[in-house]
Amino acid sequence: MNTKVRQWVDEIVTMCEPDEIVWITGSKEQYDKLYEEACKSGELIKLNQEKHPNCYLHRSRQNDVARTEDKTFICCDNKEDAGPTNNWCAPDEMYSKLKKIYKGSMKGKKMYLIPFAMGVVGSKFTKYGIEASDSIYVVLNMEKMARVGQAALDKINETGDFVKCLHASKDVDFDERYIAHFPHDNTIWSINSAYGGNALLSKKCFALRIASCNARDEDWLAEHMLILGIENPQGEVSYIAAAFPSACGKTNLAMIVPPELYAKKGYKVWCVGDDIAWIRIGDDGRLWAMNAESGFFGVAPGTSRNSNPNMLKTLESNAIFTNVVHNLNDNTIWWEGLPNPPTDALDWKNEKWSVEDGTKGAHPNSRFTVKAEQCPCISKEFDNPNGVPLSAIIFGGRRAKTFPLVLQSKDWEHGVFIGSIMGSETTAAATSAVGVVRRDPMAMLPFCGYNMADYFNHWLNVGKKLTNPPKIFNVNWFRTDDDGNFVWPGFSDNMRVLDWIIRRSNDVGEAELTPIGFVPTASEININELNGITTDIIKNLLSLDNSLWKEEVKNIQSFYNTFEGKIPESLKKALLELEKELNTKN
Ligand code: OXD
Ligand code: MN
Repeated sequence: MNTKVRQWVDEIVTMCEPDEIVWITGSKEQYDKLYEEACKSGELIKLNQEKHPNCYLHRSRQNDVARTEDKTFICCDNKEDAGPTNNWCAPDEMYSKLKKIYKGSMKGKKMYLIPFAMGVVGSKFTKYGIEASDSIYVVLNMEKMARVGQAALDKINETGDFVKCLHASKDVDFDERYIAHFPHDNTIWSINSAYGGNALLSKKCFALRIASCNARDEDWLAEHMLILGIENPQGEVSYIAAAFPSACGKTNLAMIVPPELYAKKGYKVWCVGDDIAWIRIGDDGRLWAMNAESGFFGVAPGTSRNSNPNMLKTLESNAIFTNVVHNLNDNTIWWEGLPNPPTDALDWKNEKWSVEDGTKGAHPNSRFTVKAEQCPCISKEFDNPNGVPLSAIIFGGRRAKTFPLVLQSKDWEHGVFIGSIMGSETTAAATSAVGVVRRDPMAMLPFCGYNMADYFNHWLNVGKKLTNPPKIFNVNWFRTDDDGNFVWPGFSDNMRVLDWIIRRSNDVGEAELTPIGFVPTASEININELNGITTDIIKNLLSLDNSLWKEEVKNIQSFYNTFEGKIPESLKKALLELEKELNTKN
């Protein structure tokens, strides 16, 4: 074994004092045994194997159901390098605080050592990690989310280069929960949570927070983006990467089913990824994106035949469900959004539950974990070690009134500006302050491992190296009418907007230049066979309200001010220009 691996394992074993160490090899026999053990201990419940082959249900602790941003830290030397959007702690201080909490935390337990690859093993873009964890649930989820096993370990042993991920569920004690990142030594320490985003360290911790720092230093982009390919009737596929804040339908868009109108003509959509894109500058001056993960860890409620039929098919077998409703009628699962609520059921808290109770049976952040290869529309490029070339990048958010259905940035720099001002209005489910804009630049606010002003600058620098950059767009599926109803039907029909985006990426399709960028002329959005949507409604969805935009500019200005003068000049200039143009319009 590589000395760096041996040293690290020795260190964490001495600190955590597990009874036993188990290396995860990736073999079926080993996983079978682990499933058996987890069912015996009650950590997993084996579901109806005829209806859901190889599927299991897990319930988390009630205090451990979501990512905990206030317990998530970036531990770099200077506070300024973490920036105003991250919690910061000096590395030495965090290490010494956490060492006390880890001390002896695995006594009486096993430490599983999970070697994994982010990307295809052997690709020059792939990075490797080892996660040490005391949780079988983590092992079994990691098997789906990353490329785990001996092949990854062999690569790690060749170079000694890996991200050191230490996870202990310990007592799942909320007060002593920490998700700490040490970018200078590629290390992640997570303790007292077993929730996916806090415990599957390959995902947000490695593939976004640590990788964004690596990407800054190595000239690439680690982004919170889905990747999809749109195949036209001639068989040509154009690839798009898209960033949306949580709860804006990223997974649904990644697997969109084109409406009849498009399907009949021969359009197809292929999913490459639903959450994390690692994007490199190609020798051809284009951007190339790959999905760093190998599975989906998606939100269950709302996943339905209407919103995402491909995901329902993906979930028919080999899936782990967390915090959904247990249907006791036939030992299956259910969540809000599916038909036929069960009559005899336990909710996510393991309590008797009926839809008539008026409470939610599945936790709003209940999840499924499943391998991407099971998705009926998975792209044949999913395993391509070079990734796929991007024609377009889309940003978006949930905005009731300000942003139009779609716009195209004037150029790369202006596109970075559009990404930097992204935001989403909070929904009633999330907070009592409905409609408050939470700025979430590039959907990376909780995931950027360094100062976001430097991150914007990095985006600008990457653009300078591209001779054939993807075009940058912004979409907003969430405009509402005066009664608060969504105007745009969304889901499948978002294909009509993607259609304009692809055409614009090929320099066709008409648009009008507005203060905020190019907006399509109404006739450019195909509304054939779309019930209830008229050209006037499209005009309205594409319109800009000058006074709301003036308010928006003020709001963006105060967000920029939090970076204490570090925002790149060209973004400040873009904001000033926007303000000037809004003023001349009125
Ligand atoms: C996720 C998230 O879990 O963005 O993917 O919160
Ligand atoms: Mn995400």
